[in-house]
Amino acid sequence: MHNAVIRSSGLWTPPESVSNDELVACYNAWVEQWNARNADAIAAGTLQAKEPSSSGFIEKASGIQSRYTIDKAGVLDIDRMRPGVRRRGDNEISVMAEAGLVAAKAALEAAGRDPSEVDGVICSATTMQRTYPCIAIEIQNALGIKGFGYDMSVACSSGTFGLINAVNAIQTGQARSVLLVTPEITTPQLNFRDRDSHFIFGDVAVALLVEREEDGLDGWSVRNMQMKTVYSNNIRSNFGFLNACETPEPGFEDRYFVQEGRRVFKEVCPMVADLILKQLAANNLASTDMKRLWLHQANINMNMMIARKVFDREFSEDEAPVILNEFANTAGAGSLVAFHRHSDGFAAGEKGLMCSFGAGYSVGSVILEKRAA
Ligand code: CO8
Repeated sequence: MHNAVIRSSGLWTPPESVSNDELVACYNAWVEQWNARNADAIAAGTLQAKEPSSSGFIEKASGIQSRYTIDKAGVLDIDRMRPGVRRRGDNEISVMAEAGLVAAKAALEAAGRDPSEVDGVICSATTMQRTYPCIAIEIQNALGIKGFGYDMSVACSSGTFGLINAVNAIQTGQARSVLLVTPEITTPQLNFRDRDSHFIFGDVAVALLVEREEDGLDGWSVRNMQMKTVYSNNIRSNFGFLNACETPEPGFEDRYFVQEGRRVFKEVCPMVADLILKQLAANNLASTDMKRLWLHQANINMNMMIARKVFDREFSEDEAPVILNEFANTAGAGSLVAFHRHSDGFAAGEKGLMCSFGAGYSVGSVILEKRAA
């Protein structure tokens, strides 16, 4: 059995970001157009007029101020309202591999490692651009890594569940060094014409380099890992390979992300806090031993509620950092991006906890301990 460490992390963000005001202006222009087009049916009471969205609501309900997207022009084009992606040839790199590769290279560079020192690549994300060949194998090939690569997916817990798989590979001796890559290209799965959810997600890619502890001095030792899943339909996407064969054929809307946001909020927060508190107790730790929580970034009020339950007191932003304002919800990448952006200021021996939660339902929680300062 070998101890595993997170040696380094890397990030990719698309060059363009969309503010709440820009998103809302486009949505509201479309609503006006839709209501005018359906004025007769609305007047006759057979259709309900659509309500406008508001930046104030979005920021208050979610903490989101902007989100990155792979195509701002497409998202803000009232006749399109979804990102445009040029179809790439089979010999060109895929969109997900391209994004993941930038994050992976940044993680390697941060650790001063060469791809030849890595044994495997795990690509863990909410949705894969294609079924096969694996995106992970494409990234492995682009980096010239020998060994193995595979894809996996657990919605918003993809990052932490992927990390747990990488750590398992190190602990069992299957690999000495694994790159976990989480490219979350979420905006194509988002219905930008749905008032309840059009603001929620953004695109990003993050990577962690996970190695044997003894292969370096620095990084974060992985002290404990927990996973929990409970079946729920409250966050759902019916997009899948059977869509083209289904009778009746699903409409475009059926293929998007949908959720019962309020129910998710009420059911997931206690599940997460309970798992974290039990995990700490089982490891003879208290919340006072945690310098920082790197929580999944779905909603600021959810994060506040979970952190308050775990700390059992008011806490500072430094203890539970929020990246939602800049990134929005980046699905499986959220807690890893929070870690990447806010892992400074730890002395050797100080601990923090990375936790994701979301569709499934799923919770993944990992206790980390800083090695050399
Ligand atoms: N503008 C203005 N008003 C609005 C808007 C809007 N855009 N939307 C809703 N309202 C109104 C409603 O009509 C309602 O009005 P009224 O009170 O008059 O009925 C009022 O605002 C309140 O509406 P809600 O109750 O829906 O608002 P909430 O306070 O619950 O906030 C949230 C909505 C932000 C969605 C919140 O419920 C939330 O964040 N819940 C948690 C959801 C969550 O964490 N989901 C995780 C999903 S991510 C995941 O698991 C991964 C899935 C894979 C990702 C795939 C990528 C696409």
